[in-house]
Amino acid sequence: MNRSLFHNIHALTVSLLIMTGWLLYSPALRLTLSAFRAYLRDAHILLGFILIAGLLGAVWLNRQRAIYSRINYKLSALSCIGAALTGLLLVLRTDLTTIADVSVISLHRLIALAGAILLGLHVYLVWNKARQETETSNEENGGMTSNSSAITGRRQFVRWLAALGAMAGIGLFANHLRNKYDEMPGALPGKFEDCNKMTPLPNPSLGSMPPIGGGYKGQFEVFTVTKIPCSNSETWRFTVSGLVDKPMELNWELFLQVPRKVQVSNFHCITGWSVYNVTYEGISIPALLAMVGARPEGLFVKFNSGDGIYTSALSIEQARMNDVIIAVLMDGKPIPSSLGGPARLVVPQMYAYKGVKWLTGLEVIDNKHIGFWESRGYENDAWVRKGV
Ligand SMILES: Nc1nc2c(c(=O)[nH]1)N[C@H]1C(S)=C(S)[C@@H](COP(=O)(O)O)O[C@H]1N2
Ligand SMILES: [Mo]
Repeated sequence: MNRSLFHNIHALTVSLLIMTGWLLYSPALRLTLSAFRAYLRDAHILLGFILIAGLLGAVWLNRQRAIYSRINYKLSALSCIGAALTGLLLVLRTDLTTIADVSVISLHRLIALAGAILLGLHVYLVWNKARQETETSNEENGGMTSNSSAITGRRQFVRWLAALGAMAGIGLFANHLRNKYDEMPGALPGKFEDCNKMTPLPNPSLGSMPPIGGGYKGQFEVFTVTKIPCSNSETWRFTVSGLVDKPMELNWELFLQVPRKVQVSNFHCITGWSVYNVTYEGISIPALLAMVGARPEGLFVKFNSGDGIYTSALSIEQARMNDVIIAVLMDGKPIPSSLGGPARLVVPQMYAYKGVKWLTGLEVIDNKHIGFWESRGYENDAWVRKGV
């Protein structure tokens, strides 16, 4: 294969990889692109394999040339290999449950960023060189262009694409920094926006205060597909309905009288961030289901949010796992509205998209319900994958 064609394919692959990677990462675009997310991920993975094939091809093509002695080749080869290796790891093992897994995805993003900056530099240098060359050749030819305009056009296109890819990578980094500053770990509430007006505040029990988990590790990224709803204790209601013997509607005061338990659990978002050792205090779902008398024909539980849009569901067996709770306190403090307070669902053994924020009720139903993200390509059984 001809080297310049090979180079162009490689440039295209890398640019598309950076762009699809950025689209997958960007929290701001998450909702807009939700319908394409699954395809985007598959395309990104496919491009990754093309990149790996390209890397092997490059080694073959250049087997007799010593180009790898040049620093920019070395660096770009390194970033491609690094991105490919971390990407492969992610494809083979996407559980993202341990700090090591989350580090792999962070490393992957960091390498991608470095690669994007390199790409930007490379495009700039080549561009400059090409311009100087045309200028000199123009002088030599007395102003006549020697290149066919079709080739120049294609080159320009590839360069623009590469420049775009580089910009996407830099945008990714800026976004990352912004998120870091917006969501620094720290005391709750305070760091996180809270527009809830709930009185009285839930009284933390002994396990919550001080938190038996010792305070959570990591940072929450505020994820929401709607505006953050603000609740107040006057109008807030919690309803249990559907296939139950004793349906109920509780106001805040009665809701706070339902017995609560304390547990320490980890929190995993499927997009690659986790928070560890969160001490939650809340109402156990299996206990609640027993309290209201869930009927045998009730096979699923649907969870509703006060945002009016978001839902998720579990099978009745899943809902009966003893660590599924409606949390009202996190590390002994009321959950701020930005993190789903006054009450949010917590399903530690599943990815956090099951953890409906601003939970206002549940329905016991006899039919499968496909929730918000589930209907946009996320798995209905959201088990956090344990390492092999
Ligand atoms: N109502 C509602 N609940 C939701 C979401 C949402 O957009 N709306 N996002 C889910 C997802 S994908 C994640 S990762 C977690 C994020 O929780 P946090 O914002 O408290 O970090 O909430 C889940 N519950
Ligand atoms: Mo998530």
